Amino acid sequence: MSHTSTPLPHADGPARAQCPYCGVGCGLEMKPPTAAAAGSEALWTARGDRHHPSSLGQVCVKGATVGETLDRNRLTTPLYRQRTDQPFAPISWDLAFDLLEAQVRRTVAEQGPAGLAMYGSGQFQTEDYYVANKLIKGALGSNNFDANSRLCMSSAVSGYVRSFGSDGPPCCYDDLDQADTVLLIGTNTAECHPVLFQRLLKRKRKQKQAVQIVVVDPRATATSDAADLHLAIRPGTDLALLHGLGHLLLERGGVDRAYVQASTEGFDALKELWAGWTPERVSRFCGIKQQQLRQLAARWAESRAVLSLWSMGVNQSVEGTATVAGIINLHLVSGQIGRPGAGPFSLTGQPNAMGGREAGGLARLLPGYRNVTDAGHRAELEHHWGLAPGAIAPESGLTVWEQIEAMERDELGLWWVAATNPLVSLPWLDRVRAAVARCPMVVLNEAYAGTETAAVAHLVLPAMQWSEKAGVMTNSERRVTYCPAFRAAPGEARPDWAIFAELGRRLGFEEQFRYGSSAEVFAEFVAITAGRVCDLSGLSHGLLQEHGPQQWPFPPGTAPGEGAPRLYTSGRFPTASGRARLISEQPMGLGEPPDRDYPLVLTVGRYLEQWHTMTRTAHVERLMRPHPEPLLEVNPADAQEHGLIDGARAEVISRRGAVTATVQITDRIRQGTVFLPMHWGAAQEQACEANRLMHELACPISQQPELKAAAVTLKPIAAPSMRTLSHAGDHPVLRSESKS
Ligand SMILES: Nc1nc2c(c(=O)[nH]1)N[C@H]1C(S)=C(S)[C@@H](COP(=O)(O)OP(=O)(O)OC[C@H]3O[C@@H](n4cnc5c(=O)[nH]c(N)nc54)[C@H](O)[C@@H]3O)O[C@H]1N2
Ligand SMILES: Nc1nc2c(c(=O)[nH]1)N[C@H]1C(S)=C(S)[C@@H](COP(=O)(O)OP(=O)(O)OC[C@H]3O[C@@H](n4cnc5c(=O)[nH]c(N)nc54)[C@H](O)[C@@H]3O)O[C@H]1N2
Ligand code: SF4
Ligand SMILES: [Mo]
Repeated sequence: MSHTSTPLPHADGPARAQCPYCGVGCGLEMKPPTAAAAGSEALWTARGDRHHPSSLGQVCVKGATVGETLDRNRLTTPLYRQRTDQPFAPISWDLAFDLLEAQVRRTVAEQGPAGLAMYGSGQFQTEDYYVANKLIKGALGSNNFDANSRLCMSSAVSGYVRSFGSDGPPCCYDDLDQADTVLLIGTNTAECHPVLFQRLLKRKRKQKQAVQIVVVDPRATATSDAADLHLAIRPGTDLALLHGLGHLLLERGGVDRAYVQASTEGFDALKELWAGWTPERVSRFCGIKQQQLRQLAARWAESRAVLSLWSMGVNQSVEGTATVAGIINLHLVSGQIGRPGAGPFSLTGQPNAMGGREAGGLARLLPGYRNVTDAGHRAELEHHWGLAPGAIAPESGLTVWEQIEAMERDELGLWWVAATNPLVSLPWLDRVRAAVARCPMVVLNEAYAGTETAAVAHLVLPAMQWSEKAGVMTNSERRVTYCPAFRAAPGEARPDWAIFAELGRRLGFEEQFRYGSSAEVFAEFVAITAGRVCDLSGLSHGLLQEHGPQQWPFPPGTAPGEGAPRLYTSGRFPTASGRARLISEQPMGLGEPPDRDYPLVLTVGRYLEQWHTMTRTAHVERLMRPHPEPLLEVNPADAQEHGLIDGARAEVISRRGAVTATVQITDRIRQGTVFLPMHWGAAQEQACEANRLMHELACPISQQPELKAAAVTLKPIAAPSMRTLSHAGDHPVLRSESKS
């Protein structure tokens, strides 16, 4: 069986695909290497695809350099070891599948299907996601499939479902050209969704008054540098700010009574809640000036079209889902939704986190925005998959943190990780490491060698990545792009979906997993989305190849280019009553507030040039240059209080661990808050494992952990004296340190 569809003939021009980094999902044109000089690397080169409707030829520095990441440091064969203190040895695929199959059978016999768990990724293509879910939730009857979207978009998903009755971002990128106010809350769009931000800036530069930009972030960032108004609130106080804004909208007559009456429910309770959030109270709670809040309210009330964009500063919080509702409430009450330039718009992090949601890629979901706890939804999938009634378990599976806890109790016989690097990206890493060490078999599908998660695995399977396997991805504006296989994969690497399908066949589900290509997988998937909010049933690999990227909903008969740019334009919502729900919840504050012993809030985020755990971006010199090491951002007042010197090393200590980093004293971060980047895991030369410090407390509705805030304290690390330094050459401790 072939694992890829036929590579594009390069004679026809460059290969076109969606960029495999962020959720903007820009179109790239990839050109094959020209005859390389002897000894130099033959690299594919990327440039913006002017035909891609989401990006119109624009790219950022990561997209532009993706060609340099594809060949370096790749895994080429399956690797195995019985115990994690042994070295890996290469093995055949056949033996790898024998080992996997035996462990699945043993686990199911001893512990039942609940002893199996998989942890996947928004960097899967939709076909990978779909086959993984069919295998785990369908064939094996365990709902323990979760993905790194739990750390990322889960609060947005829960927020949309609670307010609108379904997941699905209602806006599109054209709204950036139509809005007259853009609220950027908890998002460093300039660094994390650069091409969207440039689109906004371009408009602003042309006509300064056409659009006002408001940023809510405890730090000054490249994003807030372009803002007309920056509200540097105390971390974790967004919901109070939003309620305070509602309070002022009521006062200023910023309510769209007709919309509220026709299209919402719950206004009376919300009015009462908002009444209590006076500007004085909000100003004290959030640590901002009343005047700033009033300015924002005036702007909102006077705007024809308000667009709110948000990402991790909102979602990664113990009240993430409530804050998402707080944003949506304001749009509903002021009628700022369902028309050009207006609406609440979550910026998706990963290139295909959207496709993951469509394909059922969280522990509570089934494909087509369905739910495992809904008997009707289970029956539809069991029928579609040719499985016996009752094959799918009726209860929600384990979220990734619950999977960690299950390993602590020796309840998992197999933990299968794919396309994510949890030994960098999960909170409380020391606890994660100890839990995973108890699991009898840890399997990892990975494209690159030597990741932090491979260090805790028994079996490592070499995965094909983007450019080597054909499949689709959906970006933040619901646009689906076909990504062809246009390069040969290294060694024996296989697509994730093909690995899952082969195991399915070996376990006796020949019929269910007899796929000849990813196009067949996609056809089977889209059929089950018919009639759902995320209706992709009119799409196929062929249509996407011929007509280019398309937005959903796209039922059969939709003309190419005619997928819906916006949802809910009629003011009707997929709830029982057809009305959207206004949700009234009081702010709770941070899961781990600062106190006397740990007086500062650590927040952890991203740099423009790095992608997550650096497996790809650390190999590109141009990307390493701007930030050769992670920096601890500290406000001058906090630096003085803790005796820190700019450029010297400091220890950051939380209840769970300590790390060291170089200090950058800057008034761009608010007093009481410090910042570290998330990127440098244990495998990096300048390792600074920020997530050793973070806690696991999560939003009770979305189960998304509060990866944006933990209480910490700081300690200077004394610089070695000149005398010590002059003897460093013979000093065993200093010598080993200087190597690391
Ligand atoms: N360059 C780059 N781009 C990326 C990625 C990458 O790794 N590198 N990853 C992609 C992914 S998966 C994601 S999810 C997105 C993330 O995109 P963003 O969410 O924009 O990125 P972060 O830096 O994680 O966090 C955004 C901001 O939240 C602020 N913040 C912290 N606490 C609070 C708070 O309590 N309230 C508010 N209002 N703000 C707060 C931080 O100071 C930070 O500036 O980026 C995507 N794009
Ligand atoms: N404190 C703190 N922690 C965070 C965050 C934060 O803001 N603060 N952000 C969170 C968020 S939003 C996210 S999305 C996560 C991201 O965290 P991770 O998902 O752990 O980060 P990545 O480095 O993107 O991991 C993806 C892995 O998949 C591999 N890979 C790439 N393509 C393929 C493929 O096709 N198949 C397979 N099998 N492997 C492939 C890559 O080499 C890489 O090792 O981190 C989360 N952790
Ligand atoms: S903005 Fe995002 S999708 Fe676009 S080129 Fe940059 S990383 Fe890729
Ligand atoms: Mo993310």
